[in-house]
Amino acid sequence: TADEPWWKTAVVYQIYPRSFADSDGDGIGDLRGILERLDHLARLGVDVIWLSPVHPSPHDDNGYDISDYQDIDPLYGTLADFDDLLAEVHARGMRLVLDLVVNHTSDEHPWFAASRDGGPNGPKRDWYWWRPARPGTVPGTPGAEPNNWGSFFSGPAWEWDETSGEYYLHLFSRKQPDLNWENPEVRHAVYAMMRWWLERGVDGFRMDVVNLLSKDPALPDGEVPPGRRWGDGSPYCACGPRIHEFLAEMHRNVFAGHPKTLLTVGEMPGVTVEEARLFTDPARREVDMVFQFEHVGLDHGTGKFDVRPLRLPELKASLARWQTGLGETGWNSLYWNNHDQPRAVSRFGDDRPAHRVRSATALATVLHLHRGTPYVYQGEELGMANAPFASIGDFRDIESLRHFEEEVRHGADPEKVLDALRTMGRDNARTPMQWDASPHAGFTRGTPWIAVNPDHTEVNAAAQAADPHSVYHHYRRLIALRHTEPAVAFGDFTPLLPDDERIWAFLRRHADTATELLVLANLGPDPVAAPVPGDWAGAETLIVNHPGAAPLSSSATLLAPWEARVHRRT
Ligand code: TEU
Repeated sequence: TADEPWWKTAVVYQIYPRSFADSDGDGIGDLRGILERLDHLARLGVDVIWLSPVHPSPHDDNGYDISDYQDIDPLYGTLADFDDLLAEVHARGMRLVLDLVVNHTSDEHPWFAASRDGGPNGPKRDWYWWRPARPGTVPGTPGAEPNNWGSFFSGPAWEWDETSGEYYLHLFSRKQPDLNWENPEVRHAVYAMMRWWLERGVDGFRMDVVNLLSKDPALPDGEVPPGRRWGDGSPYCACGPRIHEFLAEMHRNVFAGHPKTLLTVGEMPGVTVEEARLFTDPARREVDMVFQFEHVGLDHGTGKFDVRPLRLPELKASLARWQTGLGETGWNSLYWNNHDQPRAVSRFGDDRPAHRVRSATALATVLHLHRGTPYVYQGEELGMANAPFASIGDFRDIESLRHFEEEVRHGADPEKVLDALRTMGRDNARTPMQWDASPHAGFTRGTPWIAVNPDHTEVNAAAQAADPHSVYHHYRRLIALRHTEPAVAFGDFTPLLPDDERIWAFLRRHADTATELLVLANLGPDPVAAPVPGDWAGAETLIVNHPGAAPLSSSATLLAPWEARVHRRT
């Protein structure tokens, strides 16, 4: 394992700066706030921090709409604050990875201003996707859009520009115009910007929707899925014709000088395991790992807000397929949560007081014992739950607000739409980090930009640091185990009981150290007897989330509600 890349034994922690820690009382998190809380992360034992965007932005999509890639948003601080943060992260033996959002810029980025204002023949016109109205229509009226694609944030993926008489493409909000990666000037401007950050000392990038960079330049109409209003452009813009070429070119131009020290992870909605193997095959030199979306789509119907129940065998099978698919070639990332997903304990676990701690720790155990690099999203290590949003006025996220507006305009029952937002909405992940039981949870001394979850009086970092049975200490033990037990990072993976509706069980075998791990978890609120394979009776217990856990027996071991355990034999 000496030749293996360092990130195979690493755990990454994601910070959403807006909601992490506010040092200046404006109600919005900032870099100084992060700096003051670094010891929380050092004690947790994480190796890498991924910082969601901190660059100047109009914040239409909370910073995923960037207007200057080479500076820090004054809301968050200054470049000097950033340098201090980076130095303090490094001083604690951690690394810092930036969010690279280059599928689109803000419409307030000077590149887009030049592209729009220079008119159809201007020098930067071709940096974005400009197209005339559909022939035979009245430009600027519904139905005249160049194709039928819908935006991820409701409505069409095109915005009419009256002045230049053309439309521009925006897969996300109208304030997030898509860059045209067909243009080599665009690509090399991005590479230069990336090198600038690497020279400043950052340790890699999480690449936002990076599989959308290459689009079929014909931009054909997509099929309109049942129950939807707009065409699905993904066959023409997800993993498009030149995507591997672009990522390999980026690698040559940006990463080639630093092969051993960086971490790159491409966020790739809709990516298949076969594509992911190509993206992460080290011989191809594209990215180290990808974020795939299969397991976080299993409870979606015709769209993410068409919520359907999740079946445990499907979830297990999905993760197992990726374990096998990237087993010999490539590498997995592992996550339950990020700033776009509802809270894992509410979605896959049970956030009622009787089960919250045990279900959060069971989910953590299962995920962290898979092969891949685990990502922990801020607050996940506390078992933070979805927020009790009362009305639409409590939401802040553009995706939720636009979905609500559009559905209600088309006659949907507002309460039903709200229910879906409460279950799947991204703001569940974006309520402030819960540091302590004080008003505003120690996040800010001002008024938080989005309400703090009232459960912070029970669920908070200060209380959990003092409690050895807390979710926090369980995450700390899981992270430490990955650092010390090679079978966690490198062992192969064999699923057990794949059809069981309640038990999640698998084996990890590491030939080099002749070590085997058995992972057993009860993913439900009732006790269950788990059949134990082979001769595991008396095996060593590495991790358990239930102080009264029964000893492992050779026939069946009774698992308490949401009990999870990891055993080792050599
Ligand atoms: O997300 C891309 C993405 O595909 C989705 O998860 C998206 O957030 C949405 O929920 C689809 O329904 C990335 C970022 O993580 C997200 O925060 C940004 O809004 C988006 O790209 C645009 O930059």
